[in-house]
Amino acid sequence: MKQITTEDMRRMLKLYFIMGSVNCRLSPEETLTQAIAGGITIFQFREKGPGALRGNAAYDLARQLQDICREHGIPFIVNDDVELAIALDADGVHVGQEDEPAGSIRQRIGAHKIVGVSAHSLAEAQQAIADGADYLGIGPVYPTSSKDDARAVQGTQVIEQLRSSRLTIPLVGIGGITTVNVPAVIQAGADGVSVISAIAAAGDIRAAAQQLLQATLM
Ligand code: TZP
Ligand code: MG
Repeated sequence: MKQITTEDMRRMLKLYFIMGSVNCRLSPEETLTQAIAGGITIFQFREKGPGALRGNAAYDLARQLQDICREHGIPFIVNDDVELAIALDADGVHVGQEDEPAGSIRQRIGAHKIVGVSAHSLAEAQQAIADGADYLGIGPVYPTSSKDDARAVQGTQVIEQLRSSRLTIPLVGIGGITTVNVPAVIQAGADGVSVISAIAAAGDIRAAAQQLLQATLM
């Protein structure tokens, strides 16, 4: 596999779906299948929080979701767990500021894999870029109930600040994103949006993904 280009990364980030078993109303497999049918462009396995699967059960679910992604050509990213990503030969890893530094993750997973980093300020963004991140997740843009330890809501301000500081790295907004606020996030300078509940908890998952994707184009 060749190293991912910046423009490919931007395209991939358009509609970034994140979930684990605790986020899903239907089975995770069904949820992911419908989300892919609706047009998600990248997927992150994030098995976290109260009631999350562990050990072999988490591994088995990850493997099944990865198979679904592979079948449809959707990149499969693992949240936090570098060992799991390496064991599965996942397409990449996403880490937060409290996790293993991006530089060390890059060394362990190799130049051709995707490294994503959550950043909350210009300084964190610059550090992540220096460490070799391929993309940044910026948020929480709006209030979220999907992450217990989420930082303060920042609106679109940090995204705007990164772009006005001439940072061209691909980035997604995250946190409380719905079809209604997608355009504001894109207009602020994000390449795409990242969601958990707007897809995983939707009554019609496929339609929800379609509408979110549509909203990124407005
Ligand atoms: N990081 C910042 S906010 C968030 C994460 C993982 C949760 C996003 O979930 P939702 O349901 O799209 O608000
Ligand atoms: Mg993390």
